[in-house]
Amino acid sequence: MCYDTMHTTEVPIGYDVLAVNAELARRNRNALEKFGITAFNIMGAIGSGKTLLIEKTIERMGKTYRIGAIAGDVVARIDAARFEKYGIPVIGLNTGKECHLDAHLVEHGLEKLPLDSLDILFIENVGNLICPADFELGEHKRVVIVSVSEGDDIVEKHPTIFTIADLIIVNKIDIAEAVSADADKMVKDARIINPRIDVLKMSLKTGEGFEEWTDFVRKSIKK
Ligand SMILES: Nc1nc2c(ncn2[C@@H]2O[C@H](COP(=O)(O)OP(=O)(O)OP(=O)(O)O)[C@@H](O)[C@H]2O)c(=O)[nH]1
Ligand SMILES: [Mg+2]
Ligand SMILES: [Zn+2]
Ligand SMILES: [Zn+2]
Repeated sequence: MCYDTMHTTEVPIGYDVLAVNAELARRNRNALEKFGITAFNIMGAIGSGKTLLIEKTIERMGKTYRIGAIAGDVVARIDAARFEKYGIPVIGLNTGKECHLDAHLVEHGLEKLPLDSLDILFIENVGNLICPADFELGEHKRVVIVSVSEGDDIVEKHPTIFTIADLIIVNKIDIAEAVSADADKMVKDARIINPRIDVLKMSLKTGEGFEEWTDFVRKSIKK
């Protein structure tokens, strides 16, 4: 069954969008698990490094694991094209005016992916720190990546998304000084909001913190 009202703005009054989304997410997770796929929902602010994180991970782990990607682009196929150059299965989902992916869009993405030949699925969410927190997609791990260039108060200003994350990455520490940001403050804020959380400081430019990230990915893999 396809709840296509979620593609439009015509949602009937009283229709519980989040409850329907949660049910679809459960179905997506079941479909992924049937094929032994581990899915990561990569969320974060605009420009924080979501696409580059996935690209570097494909470069590092793509020979060991069969990786696929879903890219939530608002328009066009800009991030999807960045993943396609690695020759992996990629689905670009256009969200149009929506500022987040939902489980229904991802279900359509899963329909088009060769699930029987994947181990890992990276889902790049739309750059936004607010509503992606409400819409689970069927992922196994939720990763939030922010960067020092958003300002070192970005974590304390958006607490909700950090409460639902399994891993928080504070990226672009190579430019922290140039933008007068205190990366350690961001780590501390994240730990106050979510004391159980793993927090990594990272630079995708210098490679700092990247080994810890690949360890997290490996440890998360089903099977
Ligand atoms: N200096 C520095 N630049 C980085 C780092 N990580 C990413 N960038 C740069 O930041 C810019 C945005 O990176 P993307 O990976 O496209 O970010 P994104 O989160 O996918 O962006 P959207 O999908 O538009 O929200 C690019 O120019 C990257 O090269 C880093 O660790 N250090
Ligand atoms: Mg991107
Ligand atoms: Zn549909
Ligand atoms: Zn949204």
